[in-house]
Amino acid sequence: MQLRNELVRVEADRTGTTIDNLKRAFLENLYYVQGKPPALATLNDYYMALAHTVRDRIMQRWNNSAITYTENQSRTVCYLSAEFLMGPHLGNNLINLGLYEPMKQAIDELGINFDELIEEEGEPGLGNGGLGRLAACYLDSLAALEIPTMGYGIRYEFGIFKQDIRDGWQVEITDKWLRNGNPWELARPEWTVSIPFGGHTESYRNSQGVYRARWVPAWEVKGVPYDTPTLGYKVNTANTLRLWKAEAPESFDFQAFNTGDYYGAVNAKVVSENITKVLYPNDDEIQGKVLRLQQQFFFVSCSLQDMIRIMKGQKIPMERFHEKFAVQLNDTHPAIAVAELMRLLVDQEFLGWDEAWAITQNTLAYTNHTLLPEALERWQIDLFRDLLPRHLEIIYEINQRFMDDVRVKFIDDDARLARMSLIDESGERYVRMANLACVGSHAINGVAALHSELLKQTVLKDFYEYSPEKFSNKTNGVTPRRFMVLSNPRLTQLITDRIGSGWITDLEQLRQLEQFIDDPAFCQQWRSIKQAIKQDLADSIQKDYGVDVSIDSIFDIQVKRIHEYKRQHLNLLHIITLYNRIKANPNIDITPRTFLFGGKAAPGYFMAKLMIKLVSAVSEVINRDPDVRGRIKVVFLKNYNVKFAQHVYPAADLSEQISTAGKEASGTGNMKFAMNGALTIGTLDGANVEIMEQAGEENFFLFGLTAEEVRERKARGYDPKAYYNANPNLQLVIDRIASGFFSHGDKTLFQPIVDNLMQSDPYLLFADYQSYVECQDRVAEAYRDQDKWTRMSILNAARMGMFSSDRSIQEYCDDIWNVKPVTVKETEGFCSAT
Ligand code: GPU
Repeated sequence: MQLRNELVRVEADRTGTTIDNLKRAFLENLYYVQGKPPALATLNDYYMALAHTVRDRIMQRWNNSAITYTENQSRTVCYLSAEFLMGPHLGNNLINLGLYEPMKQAIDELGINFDELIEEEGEPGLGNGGLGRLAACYLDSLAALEIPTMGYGIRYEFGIFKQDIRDGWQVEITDKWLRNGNPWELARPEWTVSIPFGGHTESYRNSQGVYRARWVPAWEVKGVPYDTPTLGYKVNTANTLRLWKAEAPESFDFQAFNTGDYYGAVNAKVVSENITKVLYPNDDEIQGKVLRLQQQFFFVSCSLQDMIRIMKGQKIPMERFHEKFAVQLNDTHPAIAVAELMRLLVDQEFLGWDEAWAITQNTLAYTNHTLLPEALERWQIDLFRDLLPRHLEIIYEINQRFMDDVRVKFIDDDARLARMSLIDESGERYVRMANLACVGSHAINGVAALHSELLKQTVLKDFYEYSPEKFSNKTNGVTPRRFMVLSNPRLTQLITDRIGSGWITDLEQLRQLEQFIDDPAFCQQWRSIKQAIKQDLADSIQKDYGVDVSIDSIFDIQVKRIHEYKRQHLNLLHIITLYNRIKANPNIDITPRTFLFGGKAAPGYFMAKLMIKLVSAVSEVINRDPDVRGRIKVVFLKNYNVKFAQHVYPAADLSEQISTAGKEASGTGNMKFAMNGALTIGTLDGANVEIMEQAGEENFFLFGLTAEEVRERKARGYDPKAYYNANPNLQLVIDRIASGFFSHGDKTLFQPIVDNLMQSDPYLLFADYQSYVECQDRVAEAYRDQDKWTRMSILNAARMGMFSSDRSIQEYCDDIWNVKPVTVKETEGFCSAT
């Protein structure tokens, strides 16, 4: 049956955008959706009513996008990612709808504080850091560029933990983000799929008498999709983020009924639902746990089966899978897609191996996000076979054919064969997911120019030599909608007043700001905006931490996951150096600074947690030492997340991007800081290289060894003690930490950090120490000339155009996905506005 066209109308209360429409809609939603009269409404009720008012205004775009893509059988990008770190939706959706200002006016006119409602929203923390946030920025740009897209991932019940700091230590609190309901998602139980696990394989003869393989799984779970719209900026495109929740199949209930084992059946239900219970809180590191492999296979199989359902719904023959879908693998977390797509095409859709393999390779592409060896995913063979016996067979088959090809191309090179094999057989046997991703994809890319080069020279060298045509670079980017327009309205207004609003979707236009760097009025406005934003952050630090920070000090900020390679402790070595100078000479003339840190440590990462404790310990001593006279302050900002990040980037004077060269694949915080006018102190690592290239060397504070020098230094035999012995300032810093000065006399507390640096210093803090401190002295000097600093700040923002995720996504579209925009009309199908 089918609804007649005229029967459905889109009413003004649901779509109208006059101030009056918005006010009425809000009150209606409060009454009918939240079920509250104003007298009983809580702040959350107001937030929910507002969210529904916004959601209603998304629906027509979302439905029209779905209709358009279905009717046109549009080629679609599927971005597969174990993490999507979306951040709060409300403000972002209002920006993309072009309704931020009218909605603010409407709500304020009702006597409710709009900004407070924006602050009321929590965030779906379904990611750890850079990788998950990149996926979110890419969904924003894909929609802005009107590219038909599905984001596919996992609907974790608990996202990244909430971080509290107690006695200077990190404490983890579970993130119950769904507690108050989620107005942005719609469950789509009608598209539930079934996911098999375990068991064994067998062969059988089909009706033509041909032998085929069959997987006889031991258990299964249901995957239920939950959809969230992702809007494009001021276009009608509304794409879908489809996240899968694991549920027990209903057959469990029948089993209980039949056998009387009610407890056993309920327990089985709990076990199934565990699969999407919690996000693994490790960044750039693997754990090798079976539940994690279950999560990966679960969301990949759900997503590929969903694509097959869509193919069938649109009556597209399965041979054309790669024409309908371009599937991007966000790191190796979804790399099991190579084997799963083969299984679905060969075992379920009965395609021949060679045809299925061509489709698989043409469909898939792989982005690598790290060179760190501890982050390269591999699974123990036994664990893998127990969970996915058919996939192991398929991987063996792929590997046999692949090894034959390599053997022909590189004759008599057994070492190379062993390195490239999908199975690591050097000791205990493992499935190598990066190798699987490389072999099964037609395109492989790194995330910054340096990173992509190093990939070809190191971890993926053999694969580069085997198929160089697959490799390319796609430097990361960030969305200027969330990280400028939404989070920095004052700067947005100033820029738009001068150059119009075209820069929001064409960030290179920011270059037009260069013409104003000698305009004193403009520079003064730029500077006073920065000061006003710093004041807001200072107020919130006063309120939350009771620390008084001066907006005339340099806001020197390092926010990112806590990791030894990111070297938050190098930052600390500089802070203690300044402190030692003050103690040696209390009247020394130093440029005042506020050092802000933020970031989470993986709960099992002892050194990272100790680094947080050291920041806290140093801040306690420095902030209350009267000799310091407030000239330096140190604050650890707890529970750093997307929402808080939006307050942090605009307030920064100095962005700390100080990883050991060759370790940070790209970084994306570096871009968010710079486009908001912060200057960067950084190494030649990741995208810093390109940021400096764009900003100009004279507008960037560069220090430290290059990746090449790091490699040489290590090859020669790096000895941190030599640096310690040769540098009295460094000695004093280390000795102060070791003496218990920052730990109430306890010499053991920070010993693991001291010993690690003195004995091995794997991230070369000591080698870079002097260069870093001298560079920081240049920063302090530069800040004293405020006119010059402001010009440098403007030039940084003006030259960050290439770091819009719109540019990154355009490159993916052109070079990897071969996909074109599809315009969604305002009204289509059976919906007509009244
Ligand atoms: N990254 Br692998 C993560 O955040 N988590 C991971 O598990 C892996 C990589 C980051 C890189 O460390 C960072 O340099 C990069 O900018 C980001 O991915 C996005 O590409």
